[in-house]
Amino acid sequence: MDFDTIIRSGTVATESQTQQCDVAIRDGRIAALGRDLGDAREIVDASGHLVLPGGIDSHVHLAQPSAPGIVMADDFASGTLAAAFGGNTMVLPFALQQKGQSLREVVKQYHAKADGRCYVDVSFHLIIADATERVLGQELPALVGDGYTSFKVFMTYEGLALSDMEMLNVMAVARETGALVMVHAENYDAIRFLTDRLERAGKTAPKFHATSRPIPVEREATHRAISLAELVDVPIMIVHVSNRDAMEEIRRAQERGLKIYGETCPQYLVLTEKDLDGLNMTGAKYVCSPPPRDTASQQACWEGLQQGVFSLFSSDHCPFRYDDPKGKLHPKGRTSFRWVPNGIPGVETRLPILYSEGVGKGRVSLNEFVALTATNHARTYGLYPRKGTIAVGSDADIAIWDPAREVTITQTLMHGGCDYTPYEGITVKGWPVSTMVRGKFVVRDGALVGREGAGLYITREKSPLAVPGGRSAWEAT
Ligand code: DUC
Ligand code: ZN
Ligand code: ZN
Repeated sequence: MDFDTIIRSGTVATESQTQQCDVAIRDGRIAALGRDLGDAREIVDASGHLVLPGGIDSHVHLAQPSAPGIVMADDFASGTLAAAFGGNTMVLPFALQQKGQSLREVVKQYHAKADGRCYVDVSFHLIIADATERVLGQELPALVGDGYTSFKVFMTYEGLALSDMEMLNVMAVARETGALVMVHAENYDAIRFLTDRLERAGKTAPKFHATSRPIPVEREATHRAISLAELVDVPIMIVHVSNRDAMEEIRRAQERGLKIYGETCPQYLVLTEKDLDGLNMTGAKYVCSPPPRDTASQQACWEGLQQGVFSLFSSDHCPFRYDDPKGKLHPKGRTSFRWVPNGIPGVETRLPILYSEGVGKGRVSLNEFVALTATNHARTYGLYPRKGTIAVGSDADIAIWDPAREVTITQTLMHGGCDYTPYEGITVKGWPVSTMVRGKFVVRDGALVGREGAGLYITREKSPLAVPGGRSAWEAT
């Protein structure tokens, strides 16, 4: 036998090409592309289907602690299962440092949660919440050397927000070590100020979550993060961008030659602030940060994707159950939006939403879809060309799509641990029917055939996008 598997007669698309061809797989890798490739133990008929690189969702949260009494709806098993059903072959969750914790200890803890539990491949970003001398001087450089080559910093949230000085210090370490910094850009003091005023006025319903974090809060922080990165001369990724002002800040920086990258998410394309204004507490289902905005902001996010300002389309999957005192209906959350757990599920619906709303409606090409959902994630986070493409030598991480299948998204179709989907009732055309990780099906024709633990932890290289572009402000003279 020449190969283990041949996927035959599908339409194969990468970031740069679409062609009718067969894909031959041996030992978990793509071994040949073309026609009449030879024999295989198994022939998979993909006629009438798209054969795409499996999605890489480089922004998901799994088994991450938040406030006391709150439990995230997905652990590594349920979250990666949902990912597989959504056409993904890899996800990048966060290993969250809490104040006082050793980063090395944090990484160990997350490996204990993930190892042997995953259905698709995983790799961790770090979240730096305590930028101590030991973290900056010893732990971070060592962890970057060990393949933890990206970390997120927050400009808001109690216990997470870094001061400008701390941001600068983390950025300087990223520059020295070649890591990529991801930034959550919202102004902490502005949010606290607005939240206090709203609460004093009795405006505590979930919809006021959006009022407490209006566009200037995000615009200012985006501008500041870019300015700090410019001083240090370090590339950064601004994550979950929700509106035109922040998008234009990134565009301007890019036009000035700075290596500033952007990411947006499904919630900013298909949800609006109005979704937070549901009966009773139902608006809590849409509480995420930054909040969904309005249709003009949706249009701006589409433009960001179309014009290359955003190179990544991720889910920011951060699920909390709705009808659950450990989730959105936590007793404290009922007293004010301030305490509603922040985040929404989306790892299973990210790809169908962009495919249907983007490719199906002529907003992005199929090749752009592949880049935005897989290839750019691999390149940005040190996984390319092993992951994120269909090429000889790459891992056989493949999603087979039925481009004609119409599905109305509803919770009963979902496979994760959450009890609702914020995309309930949205009809999409185009659906991933089979997902294969390193040559083995995890989902086949809509049925689970993979097993917990088959997904592996993948150690990453440094990002080629993290190479500094010029000179830092202190070296420039
Ligand atoms: N930021 C995220 O990236 N995810 C969930 C909550 C948040 O603020
Ligand atoms: Zn964030
Ligand atoms: Zn997130």
